[in-house]
Amino acid sequence: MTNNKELLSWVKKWEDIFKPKNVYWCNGSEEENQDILNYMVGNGSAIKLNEEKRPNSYYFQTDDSDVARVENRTFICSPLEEEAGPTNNWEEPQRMKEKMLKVFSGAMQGRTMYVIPFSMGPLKGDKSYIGIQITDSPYVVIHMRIMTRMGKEALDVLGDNGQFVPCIHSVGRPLKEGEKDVKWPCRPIEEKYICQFPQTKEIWSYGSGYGGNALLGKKCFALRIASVLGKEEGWLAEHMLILSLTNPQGEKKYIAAAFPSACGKTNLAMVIPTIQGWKVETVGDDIAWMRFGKDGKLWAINPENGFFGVVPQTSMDTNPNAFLSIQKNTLFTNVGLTPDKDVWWEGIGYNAPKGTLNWKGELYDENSDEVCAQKNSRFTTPLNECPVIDPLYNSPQGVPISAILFGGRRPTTIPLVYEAKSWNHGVMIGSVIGSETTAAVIGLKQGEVRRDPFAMKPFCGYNMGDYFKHWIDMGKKTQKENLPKIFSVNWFKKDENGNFLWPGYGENSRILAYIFDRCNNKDIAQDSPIGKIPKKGAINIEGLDVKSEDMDKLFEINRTLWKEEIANIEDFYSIFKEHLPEELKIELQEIKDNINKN
Ligand code: SAT
Ligand code: MN
Repeated sequence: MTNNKELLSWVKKWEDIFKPKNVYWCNGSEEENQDILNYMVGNGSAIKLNEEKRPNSYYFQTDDSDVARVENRTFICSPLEEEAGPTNNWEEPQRMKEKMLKVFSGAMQGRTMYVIPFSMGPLKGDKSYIGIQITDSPYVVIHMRIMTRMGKEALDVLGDNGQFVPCIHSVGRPLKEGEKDVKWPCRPIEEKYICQFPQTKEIWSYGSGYGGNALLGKKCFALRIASVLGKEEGWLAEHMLILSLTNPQGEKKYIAAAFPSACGKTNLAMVIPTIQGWKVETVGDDIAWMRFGKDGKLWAINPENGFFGVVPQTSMDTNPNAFLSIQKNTLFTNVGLTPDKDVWWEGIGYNAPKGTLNWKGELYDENSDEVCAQKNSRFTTPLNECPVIDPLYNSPQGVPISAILFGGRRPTTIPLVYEAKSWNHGVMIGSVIGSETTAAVIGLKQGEVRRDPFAMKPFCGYNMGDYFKHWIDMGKKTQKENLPKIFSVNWFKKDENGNFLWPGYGENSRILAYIFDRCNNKDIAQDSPIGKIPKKGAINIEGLDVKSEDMDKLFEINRTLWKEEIANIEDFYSIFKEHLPEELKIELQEIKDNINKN
């Protein structure tokens, strides 16, 4: 097992608090995995899917209250509220620990306490970190095995004296002697807690078994805690996909991209280019850890080992590479279940077989308003199931990043693509990304922009204003020519009639190709008041059914709308008070002056 004294005494301490029936150290082996899956099938909390149709795949249903991350129950527990900043929920660490220790006490009675050693990032990589998660959820164990490098090897890397990020998790449902377990043990929403302690780099999670609430290596560690580590140590932990792009001449470049949720991050990470001779491969679809190498370039790793993707609308049409990644060795949560024990969801590309059950286990009626697969239903599958996984996805050094993209859903104002004039200007672009609300979002005026800076609003472990400053400072760590170029992209611009101007999906490769060529400093960009936009004809639209006047609209910079945009950004910036870096004010003022010039 381990001789790491700190780890052993820490596990003992939590055993005394949780009072589990027994303690099990996970080794990550296939045999252990099968044992846990068999146990879950045996107690009715998992269903083995049809071996012919979905080899080695399993199906799970959660409780109604446990279907997504709970942002209002997520806390950054730093000594001062100001350290958590205006975009986070805050609680004083000691107060929170007292509160949680009450509910943690005896919380694992009648259950097994699993100890999960895991590595975020390739094993032994100098950019990787070891975490240890304690949990009473077997569901979490088998998911952590896919999403991280989990088990004995991670423990070996830790060694006798290594440091780890301690992650504590309980679903909060102790079992009395002889009591029958429920299918999905958890607490009601208002009793859930997802807590990060940035100063001591601890994670405490209670009452949820699902996704980012419970797989603590993901958002809690690899983003909230890692963002703090990055600030302290001079690197970046980002909510970004990483892809590689190869041109017809065989030259390859890596791109990282941040988008708020529901903007097609997984689709872009695995996109199939429509333009001849270009190739995209995937390094990751959710998180990037980036630091400058000795060569001065920015190197990125994907700290995860799997995909935890939204299922509905995944098909051979929308995202063939994601669809092919989930044919086998995959765990499905909250999708539909067919009578022959396969899975089904809205947008899979064919009708639900008669007798399909919805995510609640009820008979699915395609004429009713109720969905079959829950909107946030997920697949969990290893990275190496992806047919276009990049050969360097597991490289400890990572991959060199040539460009960083920021995007959102913006029906107006923001052009299809534009390039920052400088690093600081790029930081400004990242700091104000967001999506425009539609009538579907309750309580918000239609057309209002919800800002989600760097797509990190729910994931930054400290004051977002200081995080902006950290990005500014990162730009001073290397020579200008080594900095990645920064771009804004917007696939979602609409015309006066509300129709999308750009076809999106595979056609986005045309924009990637433009970005690729810009990274080689090809003379295809021109200045505009807001940054560099493509020269006329610089985007390859051969074979595409987009009118030239629509191309003009995609790049139109409407001064009235931009004045509104700037006023809106000024409002948004005001929440950061003295934490807003001077550099961003200067960048915004420059755009403002340009827009106000006639
Ligand atoms: O549940 S997760 O946080 O892992 C996924 C998401 O909400 O982005
Ligand atoms: Mn995400």
